[in-house]
Amino acid sequence: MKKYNIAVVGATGMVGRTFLKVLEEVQLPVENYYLFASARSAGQKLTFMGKEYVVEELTEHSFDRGIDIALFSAGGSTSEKFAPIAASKGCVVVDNSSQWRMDPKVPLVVPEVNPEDIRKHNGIIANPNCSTIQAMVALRPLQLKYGIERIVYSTYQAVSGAGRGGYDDLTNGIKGEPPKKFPHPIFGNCIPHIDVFLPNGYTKEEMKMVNETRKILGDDSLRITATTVRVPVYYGHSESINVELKKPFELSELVDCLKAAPGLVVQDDVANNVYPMAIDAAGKNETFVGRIRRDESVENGVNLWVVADNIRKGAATNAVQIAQKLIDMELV
Ligand code: 25A
Ligand code: L14
Repeated sequence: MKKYNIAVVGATGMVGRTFLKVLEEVQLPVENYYLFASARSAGQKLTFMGKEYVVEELTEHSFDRGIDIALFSAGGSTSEKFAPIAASKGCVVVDNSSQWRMDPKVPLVVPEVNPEDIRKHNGIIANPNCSTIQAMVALRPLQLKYGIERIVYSTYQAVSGAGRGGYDDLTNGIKGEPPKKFPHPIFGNCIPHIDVFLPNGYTKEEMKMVNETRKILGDDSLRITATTVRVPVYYGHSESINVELKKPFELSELVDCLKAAPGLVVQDDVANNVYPMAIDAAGKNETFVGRIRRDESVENGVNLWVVADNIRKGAATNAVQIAQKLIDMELV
């Protein structure tokens, strides 16, 4: 059986460390792993697969040694510069930043949703935004069965989405210290502001959800609006999703359709207070859906509450699943 060389770029970061955990759990057929970060982490040792690895500084020559797949999570500017270099050396990059997602030559992939798009890659495959990924897992089965007319997203996003700095702002905020990463205290608060504001009054995070949803579901005319909010939760993004379907539905059939969907777990038993929650989704690879109920204010409307670990399914797990598909589909 063929064995692959895999690199992790940004290995010391919040997502990078989770890449390593997920890779330990899934055990891909690997010859060698290479761990890269910026100069400030070079020389740092990370224990991985029961072995000690030394983190190397990422340079233009890092991919000169037959690396087959590189999982990137080191921010947009690092991806902009280094992903094309890696691709030019025959490496397939699975990139977690927003840098390449809307590039028409770059597939934007959630493996349960549009795995076939992987085939169209030109050396770079983009991992969608965390909030988009979990929404796609829940919405694709409804799109296939009923068609989707319009989506209203409202998110409740964990501080870990903003990396180490966001995590520290919550921990230090509990102790009464002022924030460093966020523009306002996050402890005891909800901040309706994720990523930067755009001229249309939306945040970039909100427009990522709109544009990435259209690209992944393959429907440029889909009507979508979003409000994204930071909440004082460490791990796990929660989303209220209001959907207008094209066709009428029986609620029990719609629930069955979600129960049959890959990567999705229905947690919906309100009589026993069962619904998805961030504290339960944290550390899991699946996406969870509950509070499934008819929107009685429109025709063919349904409300969903969708939760997933933003660092796992929202980032590391999804990227490792793409790497797994690349190997299974013999595309690398
Ligand atoms: O805005 P940008 O540029 O797009 O960046 C977004 C940031 O969000 C994270 C990720 O931060 C990214 O840098 N991120 C990306 N996608 C995400 C997602 N889907 C996401 N977060 C959540 N969900 P991160 O801190 O998690 O990881 C950054 C990693 O990238 C390495 N890196 C940075 N520049 C690099 C580079 N690698 C190669 N070449 C470069 N030019 C970075 O390594 C890290 O692995 P590092 O050597 O720079 O340092 C990591 C160490 O430093 C500590 N640390 C991190 N942030 C801070 C910090 N210490 C103090 N203050 C900080 N603000 C960490 O503890 C770690 O040990
Ligand atoms: O585009 O801060 O993947 O919660 C993911 C984390 C954007 C910001 C992305 C956050 C980032 C988001």
